[in-house]
Amino acid sequence: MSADNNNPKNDSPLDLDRRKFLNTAAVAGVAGTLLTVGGLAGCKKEGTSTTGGVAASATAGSSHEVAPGELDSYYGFWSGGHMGDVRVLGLPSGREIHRIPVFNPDALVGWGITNESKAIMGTNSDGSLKYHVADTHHVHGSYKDGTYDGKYAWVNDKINCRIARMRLDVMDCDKITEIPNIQGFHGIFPDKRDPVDQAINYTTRVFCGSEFHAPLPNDGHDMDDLTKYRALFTCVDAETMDVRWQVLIDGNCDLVATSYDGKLAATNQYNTEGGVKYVDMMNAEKDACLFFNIARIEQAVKDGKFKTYGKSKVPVVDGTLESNKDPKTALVASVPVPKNPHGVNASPEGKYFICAGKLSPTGTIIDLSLVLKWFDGELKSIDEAIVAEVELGLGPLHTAFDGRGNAFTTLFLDSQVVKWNLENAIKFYKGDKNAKYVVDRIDVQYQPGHLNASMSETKDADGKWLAVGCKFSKDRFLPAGPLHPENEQLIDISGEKMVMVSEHPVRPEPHDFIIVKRDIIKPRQVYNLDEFPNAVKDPAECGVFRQGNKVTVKITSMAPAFYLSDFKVKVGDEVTIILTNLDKVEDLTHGFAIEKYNINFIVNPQETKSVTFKADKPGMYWCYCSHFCHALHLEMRSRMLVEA
Ligand code: RUQ
Ligand code: CUA
Ligand code: CA
Repeated sequence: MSADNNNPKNDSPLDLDRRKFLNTAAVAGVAGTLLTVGGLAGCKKEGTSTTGGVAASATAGSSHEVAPGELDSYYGFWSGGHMGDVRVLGLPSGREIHRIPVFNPDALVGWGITNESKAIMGTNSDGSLKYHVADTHHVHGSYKDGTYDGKYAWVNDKINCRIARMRLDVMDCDKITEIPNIQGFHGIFPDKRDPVDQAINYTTRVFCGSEFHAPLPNDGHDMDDLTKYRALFTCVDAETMDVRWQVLIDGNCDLVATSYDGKLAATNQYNTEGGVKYVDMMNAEKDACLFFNIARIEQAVKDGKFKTYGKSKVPVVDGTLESNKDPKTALVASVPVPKNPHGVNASPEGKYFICAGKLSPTGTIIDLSLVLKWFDGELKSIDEAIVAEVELGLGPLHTAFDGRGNAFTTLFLDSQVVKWNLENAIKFYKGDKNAKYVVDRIDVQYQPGHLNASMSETKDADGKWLAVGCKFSKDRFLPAGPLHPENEQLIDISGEKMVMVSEHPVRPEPHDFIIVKRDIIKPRQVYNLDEFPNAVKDPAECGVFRQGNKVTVKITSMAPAFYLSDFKVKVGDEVTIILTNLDKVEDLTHGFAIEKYNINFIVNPQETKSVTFKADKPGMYWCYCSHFCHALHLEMRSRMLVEA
């Protein structure tokens, strides 16, 4: 390594001090501090750059300021971590526009309260929610021709191994699938195209990596016999959201990447050792990046070469190293990567996957055409697919791209982002010690996890903005008690040097995110009545309909009144209220809250929702509009009598 050649020194003394402090503290805790997820982008104007690594004279190509009344030029889709939601931001302002509730209940929308949302979230036989907690990490959008098509986004729940799809036309979650046989579901990535059917060139599958290995089958018999612990790589159908197939592997999965030709998917592995304690997961100098040959796997499934496990009917093919030694028939290739790598990312020109070393200060560039050659039996060793392994800094985690040949990698321990040139890194690795691959470094505040650039993992990467999710904000914001916010920072990457432009505190913790050009997303602002099979299309259809002690109450809303303005049920009834909002005007959302009955939800224009509850408390209860809709919003009410 030629450290001099590849480490621009442009830090102020203050920044150096800060970094030294951070390095000492962070290194002391490195083994114990599991490097979790990264996050969101920010919006406060930062006058002069106090944030090291940037020459004051650096010129920003575009202003990050969005004046009142102006619209942002990008959408950001940010995972919400423990909150189980997805946040929608405008960028570069960093303003939060919307939250899409996904895995956890949401009190504004009534997500987890209404029957429709419960059906998507999953319930027990008594109608209660199956899960109340979630841990969203990674958000990715659907693709067509190698770029976002604005149709769907997906997000994972690490705790309960669920994958959710969001419709981007209405920004609602419409399907959730629980993946069988796995634990610690972490990485996801959609297909960028499907090569099997040339007529189809949009996302047809989403690939999912399970981080934790667990007994297979997991039936309560095994804790100590680690040979029973297995991890699986999973393929979910993008349209039906059914699980198509799984691959049994050695070691674990982590993050996931897909190629632009639809032939390969990959997952990085940090626990090839199969350890269950962190010390055991750090034994090997090299772990791996596994490559899956999609066409061969789908053929093996078609040919019936699979097993099933436990109650699951999902076909599981054998991707273990022992069974895949012959490249010409192998379903899986294992590329050795140093040490506990984190993150695998596909460069926008389609040639390379980048793995970051985490416990090794290196980035590894893997050439996809060489991986395909290995599968054709044309390489002596899979190691030949590695075209560079270069030093980047301490604790490299995730990589983004500018579409001009440069990569940006977060350095968790250094609290920096390093900008590096891929072709120069390859030259340097081949022996050209004059090839200067590190272009720039910038300090971030502090300990960055994820980062992403505008349109980064598409063929339209435009190299304008880079958002960095810093895990620790330390001294950056007013103290607000023991729980610190995380710090989302925004960097202008349009020039040679990176320029820090803004930062924003964020409630923990966003993990991953994507930044999409605004004209790709085409949201509707009014629903279509016909989308709801139970819609009450006319006030004339309203009323109380009884079948034994099951009662259906059909209600419509139109500002400033509910129709029915009152209704009666009997104590002990199981009541289902169906409410259609007949207002057609954009932004005319109503709420429906029932005193003492634990019910509140909103209905957007032309939307229908329903709730079911037991009328167990006799009395008169106001049902009121809980969403400010009209000058007569307070007057917008109905009454429910629960007759004794
Ligand atoms: S992981 S800090 Cu959940 Cu995305 Cu890398
Ligand atoms: Cu309707 Cu407020
Ligand atoms: Ca390891």
